[in-house]
Amino acid sequence: MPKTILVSNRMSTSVARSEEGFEFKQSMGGLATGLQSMHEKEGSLWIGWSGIASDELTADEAAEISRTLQNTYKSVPVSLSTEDLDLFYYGFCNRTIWPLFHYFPTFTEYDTDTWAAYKHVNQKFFDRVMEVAEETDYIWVHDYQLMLLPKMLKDALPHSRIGFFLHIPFPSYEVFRLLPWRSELLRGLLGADLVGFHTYDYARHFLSSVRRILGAEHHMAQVRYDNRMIKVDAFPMGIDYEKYSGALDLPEVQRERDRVKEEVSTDKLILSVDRLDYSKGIPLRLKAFHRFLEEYPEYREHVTLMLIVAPSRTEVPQYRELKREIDELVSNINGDFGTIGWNPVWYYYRPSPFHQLTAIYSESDMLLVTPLRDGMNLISKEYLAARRDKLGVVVLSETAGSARELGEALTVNPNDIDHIAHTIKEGLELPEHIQHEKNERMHMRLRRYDIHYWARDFMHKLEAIAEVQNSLRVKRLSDKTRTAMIERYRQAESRLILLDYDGSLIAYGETPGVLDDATREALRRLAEDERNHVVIISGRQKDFLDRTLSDIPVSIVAGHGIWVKEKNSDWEIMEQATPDWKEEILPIFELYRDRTPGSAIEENDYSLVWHYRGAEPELASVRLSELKDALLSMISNLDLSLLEGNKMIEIKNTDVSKGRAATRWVDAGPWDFVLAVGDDWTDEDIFNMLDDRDFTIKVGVDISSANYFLESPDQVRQLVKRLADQP
Ligand code: GDG
Repeated sequence: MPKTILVSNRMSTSVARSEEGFEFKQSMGGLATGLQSMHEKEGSLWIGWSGIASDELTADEAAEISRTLQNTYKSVPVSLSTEDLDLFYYGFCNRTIWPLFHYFPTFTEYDTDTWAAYKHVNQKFFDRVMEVAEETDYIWVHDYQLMLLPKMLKDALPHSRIGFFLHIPFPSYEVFRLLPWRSELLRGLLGADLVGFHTYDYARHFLSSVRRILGAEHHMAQVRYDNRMIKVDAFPMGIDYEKYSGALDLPEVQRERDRVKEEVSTDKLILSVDRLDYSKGIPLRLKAFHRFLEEYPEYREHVTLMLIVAPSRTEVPQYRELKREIDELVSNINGDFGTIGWNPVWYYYRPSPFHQLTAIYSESDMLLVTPLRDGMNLISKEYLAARRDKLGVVVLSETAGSARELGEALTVNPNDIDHIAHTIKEGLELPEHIQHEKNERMHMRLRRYDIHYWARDFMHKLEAIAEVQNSLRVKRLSDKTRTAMIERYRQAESRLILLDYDGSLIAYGETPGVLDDATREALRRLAEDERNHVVIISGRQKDFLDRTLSDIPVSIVAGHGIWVKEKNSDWEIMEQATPDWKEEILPIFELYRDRTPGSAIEENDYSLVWHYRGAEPELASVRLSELKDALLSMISNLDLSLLEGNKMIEIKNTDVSKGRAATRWVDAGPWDFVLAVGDDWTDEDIFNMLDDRDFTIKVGVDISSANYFLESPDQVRQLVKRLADQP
């Protein structure tokens, strides 16, 4: 039975040394709680670092921890040394990826040693996964610490189903490109079958980087890369709604609430909770609170801000600096405004246990959460869920992922202190019935799209894309089918061979587009065999094809079916073609060529082509959809059709197509053996026309009506040679 293997830097159980030996606790945070229910299901296994460096353990202790984790918690620890943690976790993860992905390029360090450690630790995770994984398993890799792992796994277990989820933002291309190791990271991620992000914006940024850095195209959020299809999608992470809304029933939460009520003497309580992190915008939030008290003195002595900061990554200098800055800002506010009976900011620099946190959530009138960047921000969701009375106001930064779903919250620009100060006032004065109305809607969403939904949704999509991959795999022309094909070929007395040119016999961009000698030779032998009729079908101009193939006795289709040449005869033009429409369309093409540097127009006798291979891919993609829009409205009256090929778009008469041109030979049958090879959708007409018993081959992995596919023109050339070698 297939297993689900969860892989993350920290696993859901964390281990700490205690006086009696070792303490095994549930890890804090969204990822651990979120995946817990899935992990509890039979057949799941969690791989991650336990929380204690390997050089702080004796061999016996390490074995004992490993045994308990395996037997009681279905977890397998990866052992990381203090040096690994320094260079990998505190180094590359938290001094390179974290700041850059949160748009802090000035905090970002580019260090080849920490990069080497990142690769080394990803390899350690890989080794561990390989000890337990089988080809049939589902493997779900999490977060920015393990971005190289999907590819390592895909190379070793090509048939396993691999998902990846990024918990932090994926930055825009302009920021991502700053990384010296950008290509390696993208290639690592594209090892997964499904790559998930919290929001569509992050997915879009990722797709754009993949296109611009690796040159891999995408369609409907599916990337075609390395002869595989990779799905990219948004999965906004939810929370364990029941756990937070149900917390109020716990006696310890009740006790804690009573205590808060007793201690907070002001009418209003504002809450702020974060891990210590510069991405969370804590200093600006404190400045905004200072401004609020300055601007609206009537609130002094009536409001308390409870500031909870959970210590984190104190080994990294920026975090220590941030801590100092927060300490100072808190004392400024308390010094400037505090009175004998009133401390404006209550500051706790420590993690709070769950019952305390939820009690404070449910007792606060407002949650002030203003990160400069946040992948999602679960705190904003937890706060709402814990307020079972559906009251409370969330002042939320527009740059938090959760702002996409919590549309009813009061959103702010986290850099705009005046606006935050004003919004605090607005929020404190928001009538209860409006709070209730807003929160009711958000509750509905939080309840429905909870953490269990999130995990299920991801796994379903992973299964679905794995099925697509599978069906593609089944179609790959196997050695067995190839042998059967050759056998059928040998037995056949009359054979039709339809070969597309660019993308099938030669790769795109192979200059100058001329066949190598060995392939020419094979084609000649194939064409000279009396039992064979070989047709080369191309979108190219007839003059080029004439020059290239003049000494080989093949039939030729040029210009996607406008010109046809029977072997050893002259060119004929398909009579339907009338080129008068060109005057109308050409100026539009010219406009787009001028607006898209690097693009070019090819003017043929009976068609117009706009090539954008040389243009900047992002711009080309925008221009392409504009051009298509412009053309579609015009061509409907003109009996023209629009063809989209590989980095080109073509307008030609509707009656003209490769399939139509090929009919004359297909109908001239019966043939004992038919082979058709093509690479883009202009070749689909031909595939559709043929029978199941014919051999139709698509070059490149994609959805197609062909029966089989081959990965590259090189493989097609080899096949042609094998056929030519047959007696
Ligand atoms: C990353 C992304 C994304 C925090 N302090 C205490 C405490 N917590 C718990 C919260 C919440 C979790 O930790 C924090 O989650 P966030 O989403 O707010 O932020 P990150 O830790 O930065 O997490 C983030 C997340 O991954 C999930 O994908 O949303 O954008 O940065 O669950 O409750 N829990 C307790 N005491 C604390 O003092 N008990």
